[in-house]
Amino acid sequence: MKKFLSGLSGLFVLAAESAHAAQEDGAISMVPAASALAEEVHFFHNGILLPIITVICLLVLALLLVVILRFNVKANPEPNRFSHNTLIEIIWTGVPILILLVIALPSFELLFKEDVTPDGKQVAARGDGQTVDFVFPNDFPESRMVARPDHLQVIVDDGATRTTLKHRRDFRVEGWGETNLVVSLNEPAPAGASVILRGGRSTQNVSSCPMAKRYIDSCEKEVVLAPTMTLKVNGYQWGWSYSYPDFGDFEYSSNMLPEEQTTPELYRFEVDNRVLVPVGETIRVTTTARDVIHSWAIPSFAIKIDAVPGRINETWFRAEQEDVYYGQCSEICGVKHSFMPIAVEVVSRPEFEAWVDSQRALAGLDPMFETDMMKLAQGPVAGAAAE
Ligand SMILES: [Cu+2]
Repeated sequence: MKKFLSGLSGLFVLAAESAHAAQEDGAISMVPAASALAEEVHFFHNGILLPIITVICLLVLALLLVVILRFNVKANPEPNRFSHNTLIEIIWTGVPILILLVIALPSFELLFKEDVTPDGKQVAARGDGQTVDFVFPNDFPESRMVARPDHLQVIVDDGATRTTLKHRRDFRVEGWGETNLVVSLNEPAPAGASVILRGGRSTQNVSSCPMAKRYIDSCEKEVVLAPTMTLKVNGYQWGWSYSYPDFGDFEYSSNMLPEEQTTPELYRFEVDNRVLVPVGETIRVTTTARDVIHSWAIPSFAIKIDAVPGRINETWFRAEQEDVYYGQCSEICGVKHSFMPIAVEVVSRPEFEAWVDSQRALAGLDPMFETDMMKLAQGPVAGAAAE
């Protein structure tokens, strides 16, 4: 009961929970979000949908009680005979329309964000203590051009501190929506400091912004950069195969670990070969399937995308913390549908590169990165290794 109550209160907690990936036994709230987009999705559920549905349920319950108590035969032997009331009909048509709009608009926005893979890019220049004008090549397709302050971030990094400048207070911009944006700093960038211009239409709230504020769109935004890699996911009865086209297209299969090889908590979540991705980078995911329709779903990233034979679907995610995140096939696909889990291990860039080289070695390819053997020696690289 205590667990149930704590779970119930968890449902209404609007603050971002600390991200941890393990599935908590007995919990009824969502698996903690591990990406900014997943946080927004969770807030939409916990902060908008749940309160609305709770109020509606209580209202209906109250109306039922009023009817039962006040309008039974004993309390009200002589019933009214009217059959229409225009005002009441307008209210009970209009209010649900408003409620549906409140639900629909933000959910369309979330669907759009999940659907459109970010294409942001950044350029960097070095300050010399005098220059104030820096150019951002705004060479996106017309519908994706940087066209307002929200789409552009100007960061000055002097090696010790990284400062995000404020539009108008610290810099002005000329040429919104044109091929070259000229960013003029109010003060020249210090000699030796990097001036980083980051632009793109896909933005997300910075992680320091409180959840409730995020929703009313008054948060500072950060531009989400274009994917640094593509992960190709191929579903089959009953497992997944993954390939990495940007790193030599090595491919491996990922199957559920049998009960005796894992813990009770991770049984049906843990796999022999995990997916590895670098932390803090945009990952493009494409899905397809070999036999029947499957669905690649990771709740911590708010991803659920069908894997359909003969067709390629695309989505993306950006994991904000190193950890292991679990999911399962979410499109019923046959007798062993519930035995095809997904495990994504988010690691640092160096760890990821070392793992890529180890996978390339298994595929008979030369290493791609200069792997620092000292760093490698400090700990296990990754739980995953191809057969
Ligand atoms: Cu499946």
